[in-house]
Amino acid sequence: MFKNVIVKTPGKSYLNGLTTSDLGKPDYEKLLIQHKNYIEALKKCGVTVTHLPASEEFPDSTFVEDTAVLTPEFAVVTNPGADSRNGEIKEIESVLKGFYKNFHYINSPGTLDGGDVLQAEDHFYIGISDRTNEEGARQLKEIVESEGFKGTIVPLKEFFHLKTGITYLGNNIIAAAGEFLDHPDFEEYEKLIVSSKDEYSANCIRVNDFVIIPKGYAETKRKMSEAGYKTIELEMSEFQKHDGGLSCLSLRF
Ligand code: CIR
Repeated sequence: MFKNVIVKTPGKSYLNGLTTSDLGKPDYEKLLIQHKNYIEALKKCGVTVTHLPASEEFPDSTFVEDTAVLTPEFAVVTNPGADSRNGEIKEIESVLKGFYKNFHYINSPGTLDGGDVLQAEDHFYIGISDRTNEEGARQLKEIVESEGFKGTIVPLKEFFHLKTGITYLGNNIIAAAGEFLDHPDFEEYEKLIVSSKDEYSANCIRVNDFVIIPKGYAETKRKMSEAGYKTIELEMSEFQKHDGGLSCLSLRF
């Protein structure tokens, strides 16, 4: 069960943030509405929302997931791999001080984005991507192992972040797309297969009794319902334009 989430309103500078997509410029008004709906959906899932105000200084800082890795017992403050995002960790660390005593840190030359970390029960999967380097992944593996968890490092082939293509749904089930469909590291899991046309919906979030999925992916929605999940669909177009998905917009713990 998650009790808490941290979210952060996107600032106007979001429009100048990082992206690799060619989906066009985000519409700021729509973005704010989508963010508000995201918060409402989380509340419906029964969590307490800590809502941080926008920072114009950090255009991508609404994607709070990248700044920390959280469990009920400890917090890891990451070292985000994009220079323009690295300073985001200061605010998040001070907010987390209100919830945690036990802190770990990813230190340079190690870099790590929280989007590259998937927790499935007591097992952390740590992607190596353009943002998370081998040293950062190695440091996180050492940290989680020191806390009694398992750690597996997964070099990525195509996805932006590890969780761009995979979600842990609980009960040994993952939603997986692309390179994770036949990946040896995830062989032990039962899979909800996300087809290539629905690939964006592989980034969804299980929050207590619900799975929040992006709107417009009928096949994924149907598969989720058939598997017995209650879903909440959210329009994510303006976040997708900047490579963001549902997991990126919150820290859940
Ligand atoms: C970035 O490039 O950092 C942002 N535009 C998107 C971050 C998405 N975060 C995530 O998948 N955890």
